[in-house]
Amino acid sequence: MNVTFRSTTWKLRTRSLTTNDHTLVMGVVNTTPDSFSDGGRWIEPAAAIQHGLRLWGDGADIVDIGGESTRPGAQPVDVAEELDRVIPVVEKLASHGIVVSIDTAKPQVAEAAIAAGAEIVNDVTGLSDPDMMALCSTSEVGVVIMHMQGEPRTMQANPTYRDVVSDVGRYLHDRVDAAVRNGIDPARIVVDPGIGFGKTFEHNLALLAGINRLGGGRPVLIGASRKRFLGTILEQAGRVSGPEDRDSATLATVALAIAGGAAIVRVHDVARTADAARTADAIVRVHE
Ligand code: PMM
Repeated sequence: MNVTFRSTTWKLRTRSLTTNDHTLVMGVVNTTPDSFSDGGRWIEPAAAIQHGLRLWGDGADIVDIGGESTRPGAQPVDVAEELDRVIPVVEKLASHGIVVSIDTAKPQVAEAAIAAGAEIVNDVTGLSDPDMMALCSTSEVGVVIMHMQGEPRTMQANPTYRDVVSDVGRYLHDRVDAAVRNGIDPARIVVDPGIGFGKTFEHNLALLAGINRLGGGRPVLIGASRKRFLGTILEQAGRVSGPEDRDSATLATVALAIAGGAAIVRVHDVARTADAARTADAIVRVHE
């Protein structure tokens, strides 16, 4: 096995997480009507809070809260609507001591979420908004820098790369450089190739097989949970699946991502992922 696992400490706003003894599991709570997997299920803050508490109880190291769908074709939401959806949830979960990440590209939403207790900003646009970059620098949060080609409304139209793993790796490297130049401590940064964000079926597979070429020294987060490309694989095997039928397929990506060097996995089914991740961790660490 070609293991490239790296132990690391990820500095967050008020604490640190370490990947020395296990891969971090980030559980997803989408407070949106239209996310492709769990859209509509956790729109009410009370339901979203219950779900976040459940994911934490199931073994999540981080709970990631999003209020704007990024599914292909999704329409943007305005700041006020996104704030209404996420802030009560961030506040309540953070008050329970849960490590909360805010999944947003809007600096106003990130700022309010940080004030409500969020430890991490997960920005699918790679801190491309200078206000977001400045906010992450001054507030000293943990950050996830993700790669996306295009924007959600149109990103699946015709994504093209020269060599997807090198192109995405170079982008992540350049964005980390920019973040560090803007005063963000490298120990606060993790990178993410953005599975499904402006990528064909083949691009997604190549990225998952090439994780060890992506990080450039920073920990890599992989979010493959229930995504469309898994539906395509299952279809090729004669199975028609909705997003919630893709959890076994997701577990295969989790185990292989860990073997390939991922430090964090972002998933919907935390309980089963935690079991799969602990198993993969035990095997990977034999080679360390
Ligand atoms: N995927 C989605 C949303 N946010 N954030 C990161 N860092 N990585 C991802 O892969 C990612 C993300 C879309 O999936 P969802 O609708 O299930 O949340």
